[in-house]
Amino acid sequence: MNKPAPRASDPETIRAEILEKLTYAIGKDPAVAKRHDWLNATVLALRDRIIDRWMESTRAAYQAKAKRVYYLSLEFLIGRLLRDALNNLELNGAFTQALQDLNVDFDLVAALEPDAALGNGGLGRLAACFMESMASLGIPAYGYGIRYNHGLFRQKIKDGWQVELPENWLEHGNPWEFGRREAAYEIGFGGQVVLGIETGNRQQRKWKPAEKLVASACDTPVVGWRGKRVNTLRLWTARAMDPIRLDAFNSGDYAAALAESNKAEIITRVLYPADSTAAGQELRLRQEYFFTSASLQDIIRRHMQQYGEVHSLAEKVAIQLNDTHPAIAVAELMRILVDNHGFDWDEAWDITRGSIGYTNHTLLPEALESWPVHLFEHVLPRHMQIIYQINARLIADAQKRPDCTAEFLASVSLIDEHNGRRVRMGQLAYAGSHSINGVSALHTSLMKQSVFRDLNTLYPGRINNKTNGITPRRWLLGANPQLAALLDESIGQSVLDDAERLVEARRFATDAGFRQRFSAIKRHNKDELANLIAARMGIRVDPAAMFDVQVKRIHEYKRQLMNILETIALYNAMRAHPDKPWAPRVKIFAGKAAPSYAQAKLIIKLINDVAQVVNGDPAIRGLLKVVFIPNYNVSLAEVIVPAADLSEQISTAGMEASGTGNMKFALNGALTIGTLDGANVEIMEHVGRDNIVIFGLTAEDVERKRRMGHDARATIEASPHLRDVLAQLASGVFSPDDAGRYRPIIDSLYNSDWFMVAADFDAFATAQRQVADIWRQTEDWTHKTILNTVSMGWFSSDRTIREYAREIWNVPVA
Ligand code: NBG
Repeated sequence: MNKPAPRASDPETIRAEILEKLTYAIGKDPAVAKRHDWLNATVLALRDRIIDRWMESTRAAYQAKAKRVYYLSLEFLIGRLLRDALNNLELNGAFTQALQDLNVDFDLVAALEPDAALGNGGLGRLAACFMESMASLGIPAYGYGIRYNHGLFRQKIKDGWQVELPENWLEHGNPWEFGRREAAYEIGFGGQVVLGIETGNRQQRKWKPAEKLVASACDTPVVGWRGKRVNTLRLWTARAMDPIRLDAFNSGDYAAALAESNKAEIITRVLYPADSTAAGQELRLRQEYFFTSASLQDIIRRHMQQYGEVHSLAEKVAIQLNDTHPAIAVAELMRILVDNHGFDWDEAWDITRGSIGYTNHTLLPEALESWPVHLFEHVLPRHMQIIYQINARLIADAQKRPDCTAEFLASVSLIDEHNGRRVRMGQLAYAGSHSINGVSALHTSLMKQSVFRDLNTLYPGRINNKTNGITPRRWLLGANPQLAALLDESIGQSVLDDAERLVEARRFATDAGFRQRFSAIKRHNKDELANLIAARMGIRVDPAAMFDVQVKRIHEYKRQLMNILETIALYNAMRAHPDKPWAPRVKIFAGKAAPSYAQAKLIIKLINDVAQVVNGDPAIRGLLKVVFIPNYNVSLAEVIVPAADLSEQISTAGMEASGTGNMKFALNGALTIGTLDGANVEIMEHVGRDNIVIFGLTAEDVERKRRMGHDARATIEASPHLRDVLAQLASGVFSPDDAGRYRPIIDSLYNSDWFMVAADFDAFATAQRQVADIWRQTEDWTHKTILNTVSMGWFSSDRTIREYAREIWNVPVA
């Protein structure tokens, strides 16, 4: 087949292409085109260039009979794509120039692109970084997920409280995607299982669903670095088999006419806004099955088309389950192989286990998904039978062990018998996978000691670690182009080709010229963030002050509460001793709380109440400012991360599986203050103990304290600063309009302190004073932050993906 001739990449050619799209694809005269029209025309012009490579990539994988990787994820937090794709094709300059020649400001146009928030937080963002790295490493890969009409809610802050508004990323259409109405599959729900023909000693079973709907595909290209490869993100949309019931319509019952359509479409309408908690709704289970089934049908269709049989599936296909949301894949693949393709159980099981790998992203008990058996039976009756059959074999294996006890059986079983009968998705994913991985060294070892301890005894050797990473294209080149350029210059090649070569810039940490430029870049980024804060919130912050940042989902285990309580203590100290040499600070917070998570929402209100008091107090002469920036998302992170001086990674040890924000900040030259949790431990190993501020209880300490009973009240009484702060909260110093507002927070600290906020408070405060001491030694601070940046190459998601490729998927990387 002929390759298309490479297109010229000069601004004139590009300008003509954009104009052509504006005229013939958008149908607008340049004289009257609006900014949105320019955005869509620009994306379409760029997309054509991407398509050339996309087709080449797909063809090459087909011809090479390459193994394909399928990444199944309920969430992809991709953010904006335009700048990222331009950077990866090295066309940023040419496009900017082309638009400028058309009198169009690229920045204004790029800012109109919606921030695709098809995810809640780290898990979804990781999936997006992985997609980019797979393309950059030349791995033929597909991401599979859901095309939600409405992504994560928009957050407004009203009188200090979080208000959730619907997000509408598709409002102006989506020029990136290709609807593939032809790639459509039937998805069933409910109904019953009937017995079919008997062959030999086997009786075939067939699922007769009560309801059926259609999953149809929407494809978005994912461009790798230097356009090496373009992969596909395939997101599914649900629709009814029949768009309308004409009989009902004609008899005037319009609601009934559309009822089926509505019921189908609701499945892909909204992203569940719960982070790290199992949403117990039936709709969520339907979403999970819907996208998993569509994806598996698609995988098998593609494999059949190329190889004409399914026996070789595990050789040619690696399916990675991003957390347990797609864990039903284990039963669905068994069903397809046994019921539809007539495989015997054992071969089907080998193929299933040979293809599937499972990544665990959390140990929080409330987030370990399980479904009531009766619900499962109702929605997926055939899958329930298959799960029982898998379980029967698993239990038989367990009973063969001489040391098998009732507790052991209860712990490995796919059915939880403790809280009503429930299907445990983590256990199912474990049983059906050849590889189970955690996302940081600590998390993986805790996984072995907790949820999967007994399964690891029963089926050893499957658990492995793959510490998370971040793509340096988005989080260095995209977010901090000046720093990327400085680093490239220092190591004499692009950091983005091989981030691990960043260490070569280490010798510049003591170079006066380099330091000066490094600091100037940080200052520039801080100016930009200060401008954003002024424009959005009307608050002036001093870019010379330390930008002390905690941005992430609002969750008690992440301990934004500890941070804001310590901020109050600092405020008290500044008022009491105005003449001390205080390091001026801007405390920056951002993040969304799950709409039903009352305590997290109260913490947001507290941060805003504290901001009111502190920012309005002339006695502290602007030495301290507190800001809560609304509507945290990927685009906002791209501005905040490069501007941070201090990165708050202060979770209760043992509870943050990895964290990836921690990596983004350190790479961009922030110092970390953190606990020995998640990937903080490995960040410490890479940047050096002297270049990170570690404090507080370890995971082991936390576990022991919880087991022995932690006397929170005594701890608070023994900490005068904390006690005073809580007394202020209780007396309404920060909530004069409602003195009792913070009762739930105070009570939870005194009565249980599950998240060890009181237990770690003094250690945190001491660590913060240490941070201030380093800050005052400007040269020392700069030195440490440079050492952070140059030591973070290992945390590139290219490294993570290489490890998945080698140790889980068995696919070559370029
Ligand atoms: C999150 C963890 C983070 C981790 C990301 C990506 C879930 C269920 N887990 O610590 O809380 O960095 O996954 O692995 O969202």
